[in-house]
Amino acid sequence: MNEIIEKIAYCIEFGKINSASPYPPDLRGQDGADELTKKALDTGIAPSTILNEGMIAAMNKVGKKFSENKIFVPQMLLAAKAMSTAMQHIKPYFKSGTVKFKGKFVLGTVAGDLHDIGKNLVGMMIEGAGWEVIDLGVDVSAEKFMQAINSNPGCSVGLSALLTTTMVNMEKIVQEIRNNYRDIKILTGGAPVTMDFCKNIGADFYSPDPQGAVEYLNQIAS
Ligand code: B1M
Repeated sequence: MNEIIEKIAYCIEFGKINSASPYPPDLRGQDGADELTKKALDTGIAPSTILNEGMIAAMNKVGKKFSENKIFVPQMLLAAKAMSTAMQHIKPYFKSGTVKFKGKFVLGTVAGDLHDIGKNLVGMMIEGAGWEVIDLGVDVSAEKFMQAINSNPGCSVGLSALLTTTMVNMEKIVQEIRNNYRDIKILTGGAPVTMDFCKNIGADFYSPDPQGAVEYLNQIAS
């Protein structure tokens, strides 16, 4: 692999956002994902190569390590920040059509629920896997989900709930989506949710962590 792409991947995996970032200590004072991605583009490396071989490959490793409890929320947040910073240099190529998203993913925490830390992590990891994420935020009603789905044909949907009291709203939202779109893929997650609950309410998939959601989406995109 090209040396600069390897460096970008390393910076993202270990949360080296830019030259000012203090972590990881062995890279202190050196370029981070931000500067290296710009340099890679300036030297003529294709944005899709940087994205797929550097950035997405790194986030894949991060997701796996998190699932295996080898890293925790702070390390994952740093990696996601490095990824999203580097992504700012790649985004114009999505707009011009040089690089393509794998698909659109409409995401939100369900009505009545204000917890968003886990939902945000899931969104960042899915974006890091090459998807366009439309994040509707927290306390999202069925109506708002439907508006976003109608405006983004072909999207998949992610629902997050952290409260046993809001799981019932997750069910209502799934019903509303199913009444209008039978085939849309609906992913569910959040601490009280289980695969049994997911199946009972008519959603397609449950993942306990962001990596499972990424793997499911990649599978349906291929
Ligand atoms: Co709240 N809260 N909270 N809270 N809170 C919990 C969830 C609770 C378990 C605490 C407890 O009692 N032990 C409890 C729920 C009990 C229950 O229903 N079973 C609870 C309660 C009761 C409440 C209030 C009702 C408290 C009150 O006011 N009386 C209230 C409700 C407000 C509301 O939502 N309407 C409330 C409020 C809050 C704060 C606002 C103070 C704050 C949220 C801040 C924020 O999110 N911006 C908060 C917090 C921080 C927590 C705890 C401590 C931490 C949640 C968290 O962020 N975890 C939590 C206790 C706990 O979990 N230890 C608790 C870290 C995060 C990375 O994990 O969100 O699980 P998590 O996400 C994971 C996975 O679940 C998964 O991936 C993530 C990464 O691994 N995942 C998905 C999540 N969504 C996914 C979607 C997917 C796939 C995977 O696909 C679409």
